[in-house]
Amino acid sequence: MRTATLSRDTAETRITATVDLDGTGAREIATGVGFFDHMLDQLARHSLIDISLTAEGDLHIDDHHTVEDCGIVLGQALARALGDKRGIRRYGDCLLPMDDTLARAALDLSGRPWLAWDVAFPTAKIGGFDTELVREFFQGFATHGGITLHVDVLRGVNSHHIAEASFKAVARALRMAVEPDPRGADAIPSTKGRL
Ligand SMILES: [Mn+2]
Repeated sequence: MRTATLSRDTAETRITATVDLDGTGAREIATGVGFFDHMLDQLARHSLIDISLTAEGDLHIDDHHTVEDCGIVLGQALARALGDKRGIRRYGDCLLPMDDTLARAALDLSGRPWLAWDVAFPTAKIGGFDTELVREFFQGFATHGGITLHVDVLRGVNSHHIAEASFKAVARALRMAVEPDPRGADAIPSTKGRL
């Protein structure tokens, strides 16, 4: 079973997350940050990874710690659920249009964390949500998931679409990368013999 449950308690946030890589995109997400819940819904729905996540963060300060720490916990859960990565495709990519916005994600479940991020938001806020936190989420996710992740938004004028297209593009790329590769002969997809 490619599942994992992780909890993380700090003075800033208390988070529990469960992922099932072989799910259907089912999700039960409650972070206390409405827009962020909407983004994590997209992540689950379009990766077909079931995600159950609850977060109690210091939202009286702002959303920063909650968003960043959810990225950390989801990255850790993904890495644990992947195990030794035997038989997976490893690489995934997606070019995702959403109305005015065109987002591109390419990723490698390499074990080597990297975030290349070229996403410009025309506004600092989406409702009450700070757009700069989208990057914070993916930084935590890539670092703790051991993911080499490149996200570029090639065009876009609406901040809500830019954020959402980024999440959907990453989700679709993730779906591809975690999938079993039927020609991969249940091997670890690296000449090094490990990932
Ligand atoms: Mn939306």
